[in-house]
Amino acid sequence: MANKPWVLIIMGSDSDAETMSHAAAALDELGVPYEFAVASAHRSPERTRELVTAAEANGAVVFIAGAGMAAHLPGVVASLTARPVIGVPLASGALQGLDALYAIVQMPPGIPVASVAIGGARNAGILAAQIVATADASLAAQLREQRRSMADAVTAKSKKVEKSTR
Ligand code: RP5
Repeated sequence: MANKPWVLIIMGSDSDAETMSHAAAALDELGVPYEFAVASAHRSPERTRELVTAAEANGAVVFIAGAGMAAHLPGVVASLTARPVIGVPLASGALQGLDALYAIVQMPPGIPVASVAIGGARNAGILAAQIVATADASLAAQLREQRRSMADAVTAKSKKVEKSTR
């Protein structure tokens, strides 16, 4: 476990934690280790730098960064590591996440941040696991199995509503 690749989930405020817990839950389901922490790009830039540089040095292979409003955190995290960063725009304040989405997807060339949907923390967790799985065949098999059971669930949902008049 100590040497297993892991994911740093970082967010701008404790008010983001409930939404971001869905990223953690997705990683829990797949057995991917993570650390979950708050650091603000604006309010605590030094803490952000320390957390990201220590995480990279200690084996974090993917970063998930969630923030609302003027969501600079994912971009700042990406400025501190060359490992992949997934941004999660969070609904907060008057613009309810549209501001954060624009901030995250409009990274200038050279420092990319992948973005999921507003509030899409679960997909951020799954995407992070997919990145880890590029070097882990057993995790890749788990991800395929997860998709197979989603497909089964769709078939079950169809059975509840299917009808035919011909
Ligand atoms: C952002 O501002 C955080 O990511 C959060 O979504 C938003 C509001 O933060 P709090 O005022 O709740 O700490 O930095």
